[in-house]
Amino acid sequence: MIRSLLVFAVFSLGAASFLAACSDSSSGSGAEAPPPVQAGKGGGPGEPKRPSIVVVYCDDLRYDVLDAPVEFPALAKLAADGVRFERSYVTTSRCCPSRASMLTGRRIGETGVRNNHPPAMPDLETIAEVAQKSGYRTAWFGKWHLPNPGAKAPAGFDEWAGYEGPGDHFDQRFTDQDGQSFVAEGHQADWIFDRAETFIRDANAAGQPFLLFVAPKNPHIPMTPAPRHAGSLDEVPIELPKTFQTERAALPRLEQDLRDRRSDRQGVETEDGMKRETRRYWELVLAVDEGVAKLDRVLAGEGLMASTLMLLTSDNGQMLGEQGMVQKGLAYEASIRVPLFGRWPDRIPAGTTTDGFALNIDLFPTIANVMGAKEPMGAAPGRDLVALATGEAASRDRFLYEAPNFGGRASIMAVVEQRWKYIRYTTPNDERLFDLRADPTESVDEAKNPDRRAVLERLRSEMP
Ligand SMILES: [Ca+2]
Repeated sequence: MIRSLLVFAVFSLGAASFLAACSDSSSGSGAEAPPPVQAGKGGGPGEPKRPSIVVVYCDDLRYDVLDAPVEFPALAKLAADGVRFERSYVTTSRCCPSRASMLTGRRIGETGVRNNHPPAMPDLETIAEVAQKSGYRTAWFGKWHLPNPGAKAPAGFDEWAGYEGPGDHFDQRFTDQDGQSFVAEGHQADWIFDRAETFIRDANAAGQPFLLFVAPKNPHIPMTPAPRHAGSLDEVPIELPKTFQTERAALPRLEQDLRDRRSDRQGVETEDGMKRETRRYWELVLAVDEGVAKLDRVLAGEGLMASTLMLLTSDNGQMLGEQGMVQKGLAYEASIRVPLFGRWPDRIPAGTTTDGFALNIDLFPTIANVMGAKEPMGAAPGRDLVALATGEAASRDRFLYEAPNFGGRASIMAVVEQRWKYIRYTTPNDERLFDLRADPTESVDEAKNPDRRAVLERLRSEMP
């Protein structure tokens, strides 16, 4: 029912002609409502009747985390035990705008959160508010990075511990849902995963299903891992991206300016500096891997493994030398593509993979459907990722990436298809066309290739 409404909404958004253009021909007929959520047995304490949801929401974690020069066994297990979305992206790739879109299921034009300094939360219901109305116990622990002056807990959370702004990796001062302020000594990710463990045990003891966001700052800059991890990858060989040496003149003007500004390079000036930064980045992910292993132990110990949908994703990616830059917000794969793994043994077979597009705005309807939310989802444009994973729904043919306020001075938009990516820059105007299938590192601009004229014209026409 909800899914039908969503599909209808996608087609009924007259103002968003791009969405209609994006809808593949099979999405209308192929959008059968997924089977109802399986209710658990029993119902006493320790036996919740409804599935719970845990979202490990990392900060700046790249899509290729499982191809890193170090193994992350808990992350690999999570992906192997459920579904690995091979083509998962964010519709906008800076912290605040992407988080606003994830929480509300709306694109940047609807959230109004266009940069990392928005004046207020969007006037839209978040998935946490939907969850509360659906009888779920809700929590968020970690980096919030949306407007919450004075670190005041946002609406929709029974338990919350976060802070105002981007925060620090060590001895972070948190504020809880009651306004109590405290310092979590040590590496923030450790405290966050510990706090999540307590929440899961408490909710299970109360027999209440829950929606839990675990939001470590890792591996966001500064590249300062926990002491037990710092330097542990010093001997690991690092291969820089093929495009690290891309000529400055080959880049769009906007990106040439970024390359020139030392403040945008995060101190990376040399190959050795880039390799050092890359090692620290992956060291920051080691704490996430340990945290996920801890959550696995807790869920298993509490008897919640099979009935819990556990997702791991990120608010955006992070370029580690691609095009000679250390950036997000740009439209390159390393910036806009994110990991997305989902494990739900009751519904999703282990070893599932899909290359269908999965977007940050899809978490809202996905979680709402898992909860069996009664609230209508209105015009939320996302799609149910469980249905995508199980083959009950088709993928989009394309999606729109938007950074309308990049650095407060430019607009970067991209139409992304399975094979092609067309990027349009304004201020100054420019464009790029990449063949992601033949050129996954985005090394060759096809926009000036006369053989690609038809593709270029078609994708230009898809741009709103
Ligand atoms: Ca981020």
